[in-house]
Amino acid sequence: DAQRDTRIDAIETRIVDCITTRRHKLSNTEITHQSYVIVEAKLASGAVGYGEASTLGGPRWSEESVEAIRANIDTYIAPVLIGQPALAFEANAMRMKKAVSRNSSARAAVESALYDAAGKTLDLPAAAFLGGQVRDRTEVLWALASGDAEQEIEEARAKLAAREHRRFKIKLGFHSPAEDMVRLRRIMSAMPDGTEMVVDVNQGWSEATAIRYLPELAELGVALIEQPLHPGQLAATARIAARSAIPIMTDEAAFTNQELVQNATAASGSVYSLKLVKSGGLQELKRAAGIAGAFGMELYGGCLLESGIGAAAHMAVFSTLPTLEWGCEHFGPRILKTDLTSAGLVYEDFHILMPSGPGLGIAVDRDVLRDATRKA
Ligand code: MUC
Ligand code: MG
Repeated sequence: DAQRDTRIDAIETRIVDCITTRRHKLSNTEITHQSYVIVEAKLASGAVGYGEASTLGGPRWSEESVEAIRANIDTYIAPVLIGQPALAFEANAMRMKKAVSRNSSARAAVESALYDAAGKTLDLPAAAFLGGQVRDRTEVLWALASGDAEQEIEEARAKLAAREHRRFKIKLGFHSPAEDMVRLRRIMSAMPDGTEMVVDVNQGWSEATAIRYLPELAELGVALIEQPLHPGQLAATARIAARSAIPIMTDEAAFTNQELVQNATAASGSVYSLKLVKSGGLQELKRAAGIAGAFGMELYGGCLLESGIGAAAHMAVFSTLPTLEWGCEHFGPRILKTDLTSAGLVYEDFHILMPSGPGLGIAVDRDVLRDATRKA
């Protein structure tokens, strides 16, 4: 019947710019606002589903910019999906892959909107299409990334006191390694015993630098080292992983599942950061988790500072994974001055609760969305 008709009538896109609560610095870029492409999928049922493509500093963290993502969805992806049933998830993913190569963030945003819209049409959570929930919450880490140790200590203490976050990620690589070590030591000495710290170098180091600083990172009790070297330096990363007392996490080095297999066979890391921007869709993200797990890698729920829309799409998948050893880092909605959602994503006692309503289980704030939309 018409009310359950999941045929895709329209796929619409917009670019939004959201101001962050503070400057966020990575080894190779820094941001004061986050830019997203927001996708709305409109079905014959009348349901509207949302998806989000997140970027970080233009085409810098990855090769996709919001301008390119929007143009490629409008010009190449939307036309191959109009008229198709949203429920044909696999076939639609195949259509998108045939229409564009890579463009993983663009494909993931569209797929997310289709899961949301199909779920709303059938009154089912998106997770139901991915095997169903096996967890109702996951721990959520906070990233300290102003580069100023005293500010970062104050921020971490506030998160701890409010019982919002008790695990932290520290961005390295924009100062010299020696300066970063002083900063890291200062921050860690100010944290309660046992505070878990992840460091993300975002490709900022050479093998020699990593070798030199691994013992100090181990002595400080760092829990995880994320993407220390350039993604192309697989053998060098594997040599670091072999001599490191701390696990190495693969982030930018593995977007596709083929790249993940190459990393896993090279033994360049023992933890994998799962992100929609890399995998290119919800189903493919779930496959990535299976592949990493089969290679014996542990799983970490990565982010690219998504708003509540993108965070909810990740939760739809994360909630269905048999294992998620490292929890997640979807603090994005909290680093925006105003999130794009008004309900659905609940943070409670160091955790995110997995949304369970229809589709992505969130309510998009239409006023905020309109105000944040970039004028042509
Ligand atoms: C990254 O490389 O992990 C995610 C959290 C954060 O602070 O930066 C991003 C990207
Ligand atoms: Mg990273």
